[in-house]
Order: sequence, then structure tokens, then C-alpha cells
Amino acid sequence: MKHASISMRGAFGAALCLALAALSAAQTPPGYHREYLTDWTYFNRVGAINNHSQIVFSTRFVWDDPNTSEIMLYDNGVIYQLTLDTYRDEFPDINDDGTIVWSRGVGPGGTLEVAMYKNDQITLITNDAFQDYAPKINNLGHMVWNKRLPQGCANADSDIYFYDGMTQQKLSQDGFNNQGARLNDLDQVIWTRYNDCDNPWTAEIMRYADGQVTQLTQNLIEPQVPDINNVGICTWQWRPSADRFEILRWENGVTSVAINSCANAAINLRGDIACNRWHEENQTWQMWSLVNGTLRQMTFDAFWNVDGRINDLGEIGWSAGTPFQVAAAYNRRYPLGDLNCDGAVNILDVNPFVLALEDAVAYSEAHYCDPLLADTNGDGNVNILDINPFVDIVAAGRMTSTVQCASATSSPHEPSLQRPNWAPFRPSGAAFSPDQEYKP
Ligand SMILES: [Ca+2]
Ligand SMILES: [Ca+2]
Ligand SMILES: [Ca+2]
Ligand SMILES: [Ca+2]
Repeated sequence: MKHASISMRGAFGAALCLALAALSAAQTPPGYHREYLTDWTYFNRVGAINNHSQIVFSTRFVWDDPNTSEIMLYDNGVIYQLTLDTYRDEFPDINDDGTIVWSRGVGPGGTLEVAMYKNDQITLITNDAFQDYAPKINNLGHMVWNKRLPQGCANADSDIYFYDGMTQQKLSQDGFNNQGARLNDLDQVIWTRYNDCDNPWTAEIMRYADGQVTQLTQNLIEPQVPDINNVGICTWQWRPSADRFEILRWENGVTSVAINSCANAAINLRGDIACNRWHEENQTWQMWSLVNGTLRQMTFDAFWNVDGRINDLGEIGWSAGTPFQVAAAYNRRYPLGDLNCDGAVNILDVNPFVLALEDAVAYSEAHYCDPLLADTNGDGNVNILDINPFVDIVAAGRMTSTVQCASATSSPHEPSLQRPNWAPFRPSGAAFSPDQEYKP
């Protein structure tokens, strides 16, 4: 994949970078660098971003034909295509070891199975005639997903399964449409239990921990899309009025409002939240984030920006485009210690670092960057305790080659997804049936 790049050396380069940073300032919050991992030719959906900034997404080469879908891995500037066949491959997730799971249509009659990519091998975790949707994997290698059964109200019964690497266990109760399971590294699981026997449908948020399933909601309108972080804090959305979603936050039995007017939330270890807000004025979805307690708009464009995923660095991967042509997008954080946000940590960062320690306001006026990048010991504060780790980083000459100043303009560029061996095809008989991860 090629990015245009401009040498950072010399005063001219520095001045140009400042100008470009100013140009892009309105597009990307300070301390972040926007990258589009693909162009808008195909239908890309981001599944997850891990704490090594690896992003998995699925690409449908024909937007309304799921059997043209493949799994992609973005890793440090390179996109790897993991599948290449006429089976459906969608809903990927990745853990911090780089193990990838997704739904793969290789079961009887093309039904979906939970597939795992590890050590360059694909292993199937399930093998039956039922649809196994949207697996998630934690850092223990344990997984959850939902298995749809052709029975029950609306023929939509679906069960949540948990797999600990040895055995599969059904967590959900029979007779409901259970979907959208996520798990954390404590093997705590959260999901939505829809009741399609009700009209209109109702739902509850369910949580599994320590062998027990509990219900976290009561009488909320359309609660769904839950997430859970590694200290057990949960989020989900509900619909307080017909035209508005709201993000709730649950911690140790206490539920509070996290973000007004947002949907589709994901939460990281620090409690940062990424979500999508509907903008009535231009009929778009935009990415928003709550990072270090500050709610910020992350995108400002004509796209539908959806599917936001956030890692523990506060980086966000999402899908951006029209409903039919969608790119995989990424807000990368500049590296720790890069106090002038030029993509490298070096001697040029010393003066901005000192300013960030002395006066965060003055720093933010002088640099379109993030003073928290000075928190080099990672304790959440910027102070003298960060000096030694900062000096170590600069001394190590740690250069981050992947973030180039010039691409901060990051307009739609040439397709980065190369498919040289792909023979275009159109599988027969595959009618489009959208798989709702949540209900509209
Ligand atoms: Ca495929
Ligand atoms: Ca199956
Ligand atoms: Ca720098
Ligand atoms: Ca610190």
C-alpha cells in the first residue's frame, strides 16, 4: 500500500507540515492522525482494533452479495487478505495476540461457522447446519458468538455460546433471540436478549459473570449493542425517544447516562467510549468519542461513519462511506512522546514536552497535538515523573515510520487494497439478506 509522503527533513518540510496540520485540523481531533485503509470501491466493515493497532475488517466485493466477502487485516501500514474464496467471510474480531475469529460460510449448505486464524492456519470452532454469527475473542483465546435456530417467534431464536478453548457452553436461556455478545478478559459476557414474541419487539441487556446470568435492564425502550471492558464496565444504548439514542454505562450495579444522543458504543479499558451520533442537519452519522472525560466529535464529513471500535490507546477504527460504498477508516494516535505530532519522537519534541509539563493550555495553543502524549509513564498525569521515560524514548531514537506528516491530509487516495490474483465473479443464487447485528 502506498501513501504519498513528504520528507520531514529541513525547515521547508517542517513548515509545510504545520500548514498541512492546520488544514487537517478541522478534520481530525488534536493528537490523532486520520487514515483510510481502503478506498470506497467496495463495502468494507471494520470489526475490531486491538491494542497493537491491528485492525480487522471484512470486504464485500459486491456490496449486496455476502459470498463475495473476505477478511482483511491491517497491520502497521500493510493490509493482508486472509481469505480468498467464494465462501462468506464476515464479522471479524482480533485479540492482542493477533488471533482472529470471524463467521465463515463453510458449514452445511453454506451456513456460518466460527473460524479462527492463528499461526497462519484456519481452524473451525463450530461445524453444524446453524448460522454462527459474530464471534468475539478475548486475550485468553476464549470466544463468544450467537447461534441462530430456525424456530421461535419470527423464527429468530438465537443462543449465546461461550468457548473456553476446550468446551462450548450455552449461556442463554431458550426461547429468545440473543445477539451481539461481547466478552472481556475476565470471561464476563454481555449481550442483548430480544423478545420477538412482543410486538413491537422488546429487549434486555444480559450479563454473564462467574457462572451466573443476570439481567441489567428493566423496561427500557430498545436497549441493545452492549459492550464490556476489561474491568467489567458495560455500556449499551437505548432509545429514550423516537428520534434519539442514548448511551448508558453500568458499573457494579449502578447505571448512569454516559453520552446523550449517541448510538453503537464501544468502551475500552480506561472507560473511553466511541459511538455514532446522528446529525440531522446533513443526514449523516459522525464518530464521537469520550476520551479522558472529554466528549469530542471525531469526524466531520458527508459520510455515514459507523461501526466505531476503540482500543486502550483511544484509537478508533470505523466504517465510513455511503450505505453501499464504504471504506475502513482509522484514527491513529500519534506515538507517546511525540509532542509536536509530526509522527516521530526526537529532539524536536523536547521543547513542546517541556511546555506540556509547564502549561497544558499554552501547549494546546502552540501545538495542534495532545498534551497527554507527554504522559510517558502512563499514570494519567503529565508531570515531572514523565521526564525520565520521555528522555529514554528520545534517546532510543524511536522513529515511527508509519505515520507521515504529509498523509495528514489523507484525502481519498489510490486504492490500497491490491487484489492481483482475484478473478471477478458473481456467485449465483445468493440473495441479499442483511444480517442485523442490532435492530434498526
Ligand atoms: Ca470468502
Ligand atoms: Ca454453524
Ligand atoms: Ca515529534
Ligand atoms: Ca505521567
